[in-house]
Amino acid sequence: MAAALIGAAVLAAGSLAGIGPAEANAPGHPGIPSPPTTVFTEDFENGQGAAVTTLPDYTGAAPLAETYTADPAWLTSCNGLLVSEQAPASPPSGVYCGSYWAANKQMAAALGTWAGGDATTNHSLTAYTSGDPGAGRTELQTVRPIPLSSDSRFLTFSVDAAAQNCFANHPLLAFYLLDAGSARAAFSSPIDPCQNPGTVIGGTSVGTYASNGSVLFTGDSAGIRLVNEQASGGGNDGAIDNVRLLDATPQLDQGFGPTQLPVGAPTTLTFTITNTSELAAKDGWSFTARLPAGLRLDGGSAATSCGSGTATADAANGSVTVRGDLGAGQQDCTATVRVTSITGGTYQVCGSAITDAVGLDLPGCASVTFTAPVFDARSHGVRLTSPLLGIGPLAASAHSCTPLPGDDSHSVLSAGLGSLGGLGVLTTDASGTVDADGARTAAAHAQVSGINLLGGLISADLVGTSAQARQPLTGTGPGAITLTGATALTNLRVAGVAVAADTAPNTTIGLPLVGSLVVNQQTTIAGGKGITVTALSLTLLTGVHVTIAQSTAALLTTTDTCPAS
Ligand SMILES: [Ca+2]
Ligand SMILES: [Ca+2]
Repeated sequence: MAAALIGAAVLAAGSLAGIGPAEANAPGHPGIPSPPTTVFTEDFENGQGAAVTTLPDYTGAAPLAETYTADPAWLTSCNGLLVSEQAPASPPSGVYCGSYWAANKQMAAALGTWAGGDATTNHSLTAYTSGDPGAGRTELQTVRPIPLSSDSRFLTFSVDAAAQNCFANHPLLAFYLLDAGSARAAFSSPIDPCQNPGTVIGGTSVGTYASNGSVLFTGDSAGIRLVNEQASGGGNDGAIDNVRLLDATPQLDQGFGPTQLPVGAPTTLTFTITNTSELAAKDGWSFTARLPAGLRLDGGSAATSCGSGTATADAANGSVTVRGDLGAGQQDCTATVRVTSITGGTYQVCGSAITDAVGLDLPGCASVTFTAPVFDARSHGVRLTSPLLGIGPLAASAHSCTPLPGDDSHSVLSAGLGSLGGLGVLTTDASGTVDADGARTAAAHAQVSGINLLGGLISADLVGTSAQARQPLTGTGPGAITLTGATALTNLRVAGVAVAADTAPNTTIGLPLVGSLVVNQQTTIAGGKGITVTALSLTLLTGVHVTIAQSTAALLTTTDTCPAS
């Protein structure tokens, strides 16, 4: 492709040169190119009337008041003239245009029509080459540096161009950026206005063309040089208007897919580098994205579709570095990396987390939510259900209804239970932990010493319980829950009879005329996601219910009721 043709609607012709901040794209539309931003325009209209002006005598609009120079070959032989249809019937004296003077005016008019302006009054820089100009000579070059507002931008050019006699040699327009004295090419092949014109008006091909390359520019000012690479004056009959210096910096976007998933499951973080709509090549952009703590990078997962691209993920410091090229005509390319979280939560990445961005506009924010199992760990030294006694839970610990790890523990030296009796030391703890591999454990322990109830009917040196719910993390999310419960009994005696330390779960001992006692009570809760273990569960005929050393551990989902029952 010799040059990218871009529609006039995309780049409306400005009537004045504009020098503004270089903010090309807005994030949020990955893969949809935005128009480049015009940094500078020359329309050759400042102070112009019917008279013909030579290029070196022209001064552009304020504030820059740009002036121009050219190689002598492009300032003679019917070249280097600012012409409109209103120009006099004959060319200025000393300018040899042969019988083609009217054709110069036709090209200016056609360019005016193409740009949506006035065909009669529009001026363009015409060059009908009544002699051979020689190859590689400068047809136009800025004299005053054009200030740039920011570093590390991709700059390119567009121009409205007209040509006649395309059956003969074509004008070949090559744009260079002048960077502190050196000329840097913004093309790989020059613009040929005879190829793929926007339209043909009365035999004149016209269109808006962009360079097919660009320059990654770091200086604070730039110059423009237009070289016509066509050596022959046989044909090579053209005119230009609306020379534009464009900020054509690609847009970086980022997004997660999926955006909601369980802990441990992978989501893909996609970086999309979207070209600007002139689709010039953009070589050598790069960036590093730093992920928030809590997100885990799959270090081997980084990949990119970008030309000459490299994508590397550093799992240890949570960063992704991508560099590459957009080829001429390429709309976008992507880099991807797989990410997960073990602790859960919502994580946001924003443009502020992009460091070392070169030749890219920063992305907006994107977020992903990892849903983690909810801890429900609780333990009680003693609980009484009795409106008459009015004694609540004693020595309770809880780490419940949160996906975050943590623990809680308590100790009470003694507890009086009124007419029921008394207890010695009560200790409880409850915790939720997340292992390095993401496995979760909800655990609870309760222990009570010195038990003496109902005047010695029930006594023990020590009873205790433990409950645990454990859930490994798989590559697709939380795995199956394993429940563990245990009761410890030291010297438990009921009505004078010793109770075995390894009493089977849910063993009921009748207490004639008093009630009943369940030893080592184990109950599955929350649909199999948890377990409650109670050392002694005493129900009296009076309606009083007492539990001693009760531990509960469960791992719930966010839609379960918490605490579980
Ligand atoms: Ca013009
Ligand atoms: Ca010619």
